[in-house]
Amino acid sequence: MSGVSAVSAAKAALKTQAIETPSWAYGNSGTRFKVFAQPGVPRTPREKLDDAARVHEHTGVAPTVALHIPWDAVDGSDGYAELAKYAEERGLGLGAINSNVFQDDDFKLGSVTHPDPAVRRKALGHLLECVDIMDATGSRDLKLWFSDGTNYPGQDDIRARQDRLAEALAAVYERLGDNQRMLLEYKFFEPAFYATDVPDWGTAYAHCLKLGPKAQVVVDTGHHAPGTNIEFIVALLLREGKLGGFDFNSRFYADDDLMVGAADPFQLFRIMYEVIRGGGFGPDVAFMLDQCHNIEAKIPAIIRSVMNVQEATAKALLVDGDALAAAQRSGDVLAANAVLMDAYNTDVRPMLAEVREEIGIDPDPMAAYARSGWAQKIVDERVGGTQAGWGA
Ligand code: LRH
Ligand code: MN
Ligand code: MN
Repeated sequence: MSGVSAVSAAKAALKTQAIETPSWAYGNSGTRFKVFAQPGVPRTPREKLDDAARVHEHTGVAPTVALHIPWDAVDGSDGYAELAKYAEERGLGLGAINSNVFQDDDFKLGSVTHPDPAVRRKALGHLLECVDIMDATGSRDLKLWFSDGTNYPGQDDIRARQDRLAEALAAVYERLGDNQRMLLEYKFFEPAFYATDVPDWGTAYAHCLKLGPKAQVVVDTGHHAPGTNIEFIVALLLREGKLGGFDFNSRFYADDDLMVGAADPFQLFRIMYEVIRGGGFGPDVAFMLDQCHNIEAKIPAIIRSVMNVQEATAKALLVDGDALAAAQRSGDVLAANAVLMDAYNTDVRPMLAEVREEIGIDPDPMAAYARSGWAQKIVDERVGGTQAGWGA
């Protein structure tokens, strides 16, 4: 493709991009040492949606918000349908429903893999309730992450825990509607320090493969050991039709949940290149953020994160596929690498500014948000009540 048509094709693709923001990123969060509360932080799921609407207004590509249950619990059986309506009135939709079987005292030794069947039943009950919520919100995806695991060798039977996990997943799978999916997330450690029950993509993939097409793997970019080649995992899962989505964030050390593209924008570019190369750039792969903004202002941090994903995507879209294939065919290692690096080293910010102007929004989302007065308005108006945060 020539330069001009490559740019216009990239711009057209960028206009179709959808990046889901997580409700919990709008609330307070911290480390286990301290939560630094910020003024103006939402007190309710509705206020989180009000903030998410600002992110969508200024970026144009963040139309859905993921919920985390019970952090975003609402009252009454109609509560979730009303929340979905509230979102719709603000130009938003509700996205993935994230289950939470990691904050109840009963789950100290595990949730769906716990040795006690009564605890397992309780955990499964929550997961099934999440599917009920999906019915009410119209959400497609149930995101499952299990903190289950053991801290000491011999603490529990590794193999039996896999059997229990498989049993619970099968029950959830059975309950899914025709247009619903379950996304199984893995993480190599934390809070379990010896053996996590879903520690890696291979375990998640094996369970999803057995379950069927509505079970897919979700890749949280912060959930790998240092040095892991995440784009390889992405390429492989896409090839197998098993990549359901991403939880995007950055890591320097472990599950840091920093802004995506902050620690390693080159890695994000390589991931987005494999997504595009593997035909995953579209609605079948959910592009979600899973971040915590502990010391920085939350809404601008989310806007910045969305922009970082856009920039990596734009660069990946600019890779000259024909030139790359030719260099690869002829075994020209340096030329092939140069094709990729040329795209990565392109300053795509002017192109993205044009994309924004063409869809009728300000070319500079950060400046537009700063000018909007929203940051001061929420500080002035959100007085009293309890701020939302982890567990709120
Ligand atoms: C686990 C995780 C998972 C949870 C979220 C809050 O580390 O990535 O996605 O739901 O954090
Ligand atoms: Mn995650
Ligand atoms: Mn995580």
